[in-house]
Amino acid sequence: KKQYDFQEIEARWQPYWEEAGTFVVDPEDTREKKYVMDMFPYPSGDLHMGHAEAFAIGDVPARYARLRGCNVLHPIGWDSFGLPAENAAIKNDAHPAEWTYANIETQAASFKRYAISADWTRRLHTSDERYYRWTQWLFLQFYQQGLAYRKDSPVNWCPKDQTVLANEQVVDGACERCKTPVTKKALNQWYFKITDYADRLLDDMEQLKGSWPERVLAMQRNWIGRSTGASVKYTIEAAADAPQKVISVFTTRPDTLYGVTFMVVAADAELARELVTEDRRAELEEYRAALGSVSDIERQSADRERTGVFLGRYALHPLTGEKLPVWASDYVLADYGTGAVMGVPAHDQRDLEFALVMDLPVTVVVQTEDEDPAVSGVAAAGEGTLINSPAWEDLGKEEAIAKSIEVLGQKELGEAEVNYRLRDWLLSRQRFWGAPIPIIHCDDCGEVPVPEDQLPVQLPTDMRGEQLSPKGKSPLAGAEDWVTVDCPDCGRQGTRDTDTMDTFVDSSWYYLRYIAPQDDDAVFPTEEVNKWLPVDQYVGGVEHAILHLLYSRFFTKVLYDLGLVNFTEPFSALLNQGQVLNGGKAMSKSLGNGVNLGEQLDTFGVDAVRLTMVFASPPEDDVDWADVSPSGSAKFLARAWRLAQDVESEPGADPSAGASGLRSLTHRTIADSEQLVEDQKFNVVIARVMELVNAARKEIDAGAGAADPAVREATEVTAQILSLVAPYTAEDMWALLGHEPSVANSSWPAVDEALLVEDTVTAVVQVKGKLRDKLDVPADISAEELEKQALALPKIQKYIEEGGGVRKVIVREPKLVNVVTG
Ligand code: ANZ
Ligand code: ZN
Repeated sequence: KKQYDFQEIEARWQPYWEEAGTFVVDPEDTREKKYVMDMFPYPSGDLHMGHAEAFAIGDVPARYARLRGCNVLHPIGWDSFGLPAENAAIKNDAHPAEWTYANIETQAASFKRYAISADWTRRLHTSDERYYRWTQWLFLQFYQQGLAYRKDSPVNWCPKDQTVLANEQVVDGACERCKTPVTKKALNQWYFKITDYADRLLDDMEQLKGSWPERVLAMQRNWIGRSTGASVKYTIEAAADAPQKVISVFTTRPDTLYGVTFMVVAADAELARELVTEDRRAELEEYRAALGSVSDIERQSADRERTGVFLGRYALHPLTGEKLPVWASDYVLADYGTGAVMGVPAHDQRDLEFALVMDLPVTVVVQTEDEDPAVSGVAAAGEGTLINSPAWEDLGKEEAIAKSIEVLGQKELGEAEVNYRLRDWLLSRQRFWGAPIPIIHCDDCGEVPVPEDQLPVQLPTDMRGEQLSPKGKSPLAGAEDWVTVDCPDCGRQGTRDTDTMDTFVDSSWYYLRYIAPQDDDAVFPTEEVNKWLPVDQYVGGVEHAILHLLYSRFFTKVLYDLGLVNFTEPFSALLNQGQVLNGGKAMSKSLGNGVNLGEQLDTFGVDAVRLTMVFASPPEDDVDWADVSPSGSAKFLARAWRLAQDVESEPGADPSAGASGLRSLTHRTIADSEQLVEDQKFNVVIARVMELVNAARKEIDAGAGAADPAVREATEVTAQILSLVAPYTAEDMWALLGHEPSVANSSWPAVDEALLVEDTVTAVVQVKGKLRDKLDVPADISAEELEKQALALPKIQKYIEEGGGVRKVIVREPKLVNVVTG
């Protein structure tokens, strides 16, 4: 007989699926749709272990839905614009497209080898003109809605990459990519007005509860950061060299108004410069200069020393008229609320720390159990009733907040207000390898959108190497022929916008483009899109928990408002797979603990690697490659495959004539696996199939042997369930069993409910060979369980005691236990 040979099996089936179009969607198919999608890869080199895990896991729900008789869409594409291609091009004196498309071909070949059940006819790349033309088109729709605009603003600037960074690309004050400390720079930038959608992005999360991981929802909620409170107006007294001015602050605790003892404005806000008296200007400027490289998180952190500059001005308390000194400090952020706060040191920790350093008074206005904050250094944040607050004395917090807003409203000194942490989405990048922003600047007409029939605004194909290196402005600015263009409105000479779009724009709508990626006449066909979407199951890493998902949700809502789609959330369910570690740590070059996927595939075979990824842990947990055994997986696959080789009954043989024990295990395996797949416990499914394979082998060795139709049934079911993770082995088993390919399109095996009823048998319990008691147990009871139950019988315990304890127990499950005493 032949040996299990994964190389031979892989070579046989991969071309078959490709030629037969096994996973291509039939447009005429009217069965229930299921859209299963993996986060698309970035083409950095060949596939790695992380891809191998993510795509093995993502393939399970896709293949399962297919077996359940759904019309499954499972597409694949590439997120192919972005910095690494550009950096490689600069280094190798090439055009970014060369690196990008070479890597895509490498990855595509690996994905095919890896046998993901993708519809390759829908493949897309975001750097294709055919794609980015519509990214540009979408930008223009946003622009026409007033949702894309330009403003001058201080931006995070990476001095090394020479590019603007979004807030989320700044980690601990450094560039996420190159770790260089980030500085601020004023630039005219394009933004998407995502803040207009803050409430809907928050409220629509109700639809996602239960089908998205709770922690992802929490991260999004946090990121949007809706907080309710009030705005309060303060008059700043005129000074010798400055006029009177009214400023507003945002507070979540207007009830603490009588506890305000000072004001603080963000040192880096223009307001600070406006307010400062001349004698203190130099000090302020010095303080501001030192601020440049400190991140927002650091500025607000609890263990940062509180520093600041007195601005020489006083604000008047809106209710008491008391004079409050106005300071500038870094703990107040320029771009949150109004960039100014009312200092309530008794009840706000940062205000308290500031007050203690600057020797400012601390006035307690909420009676709590806490110690005196001025002594303890800990703000009294507990619940309590309001004191020292004439207009709302003795009220509890919530009533006092309501009352304070009412009082402020009557005096026109304030009103209820909602604030968001969410900022507009900075989308322009001063880099080359992205979709050019389709705007023309004209001295006479201003910003002019590129007319639709002139899309795409193509990237120059003749720029390479050094020409792409960043110079503080977009490399496109250096392409004079490209930049110079006639104004579409007046015909005079204008210039193209030289920024390109953040690659998150590309990935905010690709799930829509998969419906018709080759359509050059429309961004997507609305009717078809409404049929396929929302995506039923989205699978990808938790690193995209905030931005990519938030941006995609925003896009979907805008497209909904434009009447282009009829749903408001793009992804009905989300699965975050874990990471692949090695020795408990993420794989990295510096640790030298990287594992090469190609080598693993060569050594153990695709199926063994896939099976290992899925079997190692529940999908959302990390897999430690140091703890798993791909060779064990390969052995198991060989064992399963040999069953198919050994089966001697004919296809279609009536299984009811077969061994009933094996049959009920087979059907329980199917029934449980159904539930386990739906609960995303894919690893347990594998464990169950392993049991089934062992039981079938036992039946061959005993019973009616390989001719038992129950063995065929168990083997067929094994092939079908295994096809979720080990497609090559399963397909080959299916063929050995005499079926037409593909097992992937066969069916999910039907459960015979009658076989799920647990059979019971009567076991006899002997002591020293003499019958002493009987016991009803399930027919498939394990030896351990039967022994435990037998030894626990009161009669048996008595005999054991009399006999001087247990010397040995012989178990012949499920029918006999013999206890040897003495
Ligand atoms: C007085 C007060 C008293 C405050 C109190 C809190 C507790 P969230 O919940 O994050 O929205 N704040 C307002 N603008 C700020 C800025 N630009 N930079 C730093 N802090 C700012 O926080 C709102 C609270 O943070 C506001 O309420 C304000 O301090 C401060 F017992 O006002 B509070
Ligand atoms: Zn013009």
